[in-house]
Amino acid sequence: MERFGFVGLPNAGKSSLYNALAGGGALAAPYAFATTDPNVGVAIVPDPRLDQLAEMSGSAKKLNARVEFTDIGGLVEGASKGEGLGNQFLAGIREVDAIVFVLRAFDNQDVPGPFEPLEHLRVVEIELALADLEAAERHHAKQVKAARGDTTLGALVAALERAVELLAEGTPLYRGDLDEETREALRPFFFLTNKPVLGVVNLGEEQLEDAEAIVAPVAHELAGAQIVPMCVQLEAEAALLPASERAELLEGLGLGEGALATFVNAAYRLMGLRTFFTTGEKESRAWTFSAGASAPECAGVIHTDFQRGFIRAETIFWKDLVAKGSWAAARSEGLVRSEGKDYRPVDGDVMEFRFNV
Ligand SMILES: Nc1nc2c(ncn2[C@@H]2O[C@H](COP(=O)(O)OP(=O)(O)O)[C@@H](O)[C@H]2O)c(=O)[nH]1
Ligand SMILES: [Mg+2]
Repeated sequence: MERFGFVGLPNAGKSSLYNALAGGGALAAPYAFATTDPNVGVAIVPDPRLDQLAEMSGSAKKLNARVEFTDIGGLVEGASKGEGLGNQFLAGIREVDAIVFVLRAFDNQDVPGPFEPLEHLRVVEIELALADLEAAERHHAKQVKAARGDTTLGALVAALERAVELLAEGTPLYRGDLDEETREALRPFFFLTNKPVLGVVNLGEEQLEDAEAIVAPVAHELAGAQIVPMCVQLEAEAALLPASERAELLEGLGLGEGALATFVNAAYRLMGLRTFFTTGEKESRAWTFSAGASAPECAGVIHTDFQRGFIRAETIFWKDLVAKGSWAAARSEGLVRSEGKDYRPVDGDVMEFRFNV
């Protein structure tokens, strides 16, 4: 299962965010799906489309998509040099598919540390870039040698050279206007700053009204990354409440469903994950596939037999199905397409697979 990890300075709110997701009834998955690692939680990906499909089908069960998340722990200045948790911390980051920076904005005398999100961002980025620089220099030297006997490695050496240049200035790779091809070439080296990034700005309750103004400079700095503002403490408290009281609390504060749902969905998409659905009386279910996967690969997410014996996929976009009210109605109007093995499903497709093994 894909996993994202929280990275940030001490007291930014990482553990609180972890608890908001893991501790409450809001988005936590049932224990049976949890991993054995106590630091890894499983979050349900909220999806109103699935809710509508389940209602349409009168499904007995509804199964959301899931993602894993982990609290990587405190990063301190000097982590790249082994300060604090140092290497253990860096190893934690290497294991995740996407990084979530938790940046503190809330001001509270009882909680030590800076509360300027840009200051948090600066320290965190420099530590990650320095850790990558060391690795990039090592890989570069190695590939330069290898390229002497293998001219096909020229592009790789150039990519590593560019990486070293950027990192030496303290610029993370995701910021370095590298083209997609170069970032892809660098992928096998597992650089920390070559992973997708999302930002959470942790606001104090009294800052919620000014969220936009507080987030703007961070969004500007981290151009291209999604920045989700939220009051982590409030979300964590809300997550512990029964559903109806939770909705009341968040609505009362003008926060709609709260920011956790937005956040988990953003992380899901950031990792390149997309959803297709199956729906019927027994269950409606959201399945996860990687953007760009083929119809047989999607079938394989359900069962390897479905992929091996794939014949075709009866397909309809979720909205069209809900609008018609049933498979039968949609079929009779010719809205259900029969897609073959070259079809690339889109996010929101509802599918029934025909297979033969
Ligand atoms: N006032 C306020 N305090 C917060 C908020 N989020 C976290 N805290 C507090 O800040 C302290 C550090 O939070 P924690 O989640 O442990 O930070 P971590 O070091 O990044 O894991 C705790 O005492 C939290 O209760 C917030 O949004 N507002
Ligand atoms: Mg913590």
